[in-house]
Amino acid sequence: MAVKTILTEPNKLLRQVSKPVEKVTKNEQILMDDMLDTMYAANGIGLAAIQIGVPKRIIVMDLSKDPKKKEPRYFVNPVIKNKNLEKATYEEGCLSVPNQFAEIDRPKQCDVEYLDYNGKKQLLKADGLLATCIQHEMDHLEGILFIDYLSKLKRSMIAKKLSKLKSNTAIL
Ligand code: GNR
Ligand code: NI
Repeated sequence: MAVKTILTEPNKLLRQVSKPVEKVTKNEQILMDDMLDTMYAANGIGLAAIQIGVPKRIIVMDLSKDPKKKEPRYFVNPVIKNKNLEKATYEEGCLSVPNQFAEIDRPKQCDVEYLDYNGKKQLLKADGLLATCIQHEMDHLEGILFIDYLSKLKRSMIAKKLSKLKSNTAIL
């Protein structure tokens, strides 16, 4: 059980491409436990390992609406198999881009192949928020943030706000 610090933009680590996990061992399970603790503490619905500074292809997620009913999901080395051509729009936020939100279009449905908490191969058919969230998280594994899909103008406005936010916290 450990809540870690979530990295925020601008930070070079967030732009790194994460490395595949060779084998799901106790180490990876401890990392997944810490990621989940960190995600719950920040009231997020998903978290990629790189957001706490670990460049491994690991994602945790919990889309349960009831905070008392935990439904943790773990994805190691996820690969998207089938992307729907149809798009869905969601207002996205990111724990690494604090207090900024924007509508993003992504494939409405996708199939994801991955290893679970025990290293067992799984296939998931995702749609709705699950599909959006898994694609948002898998972008983190490639060093991509949702703000990268916005126009240059919107992105620079957000970048400005974020650096202001950072300089303010530095004073506190
Ligand atoms: O907590 C989160 N909410 C969210 C809302 C819409 C689309 C994606 C997300 S993921 C985000 C947590 C996060 O930053 N994960 O990387
Ligand atoms: Ni994010």
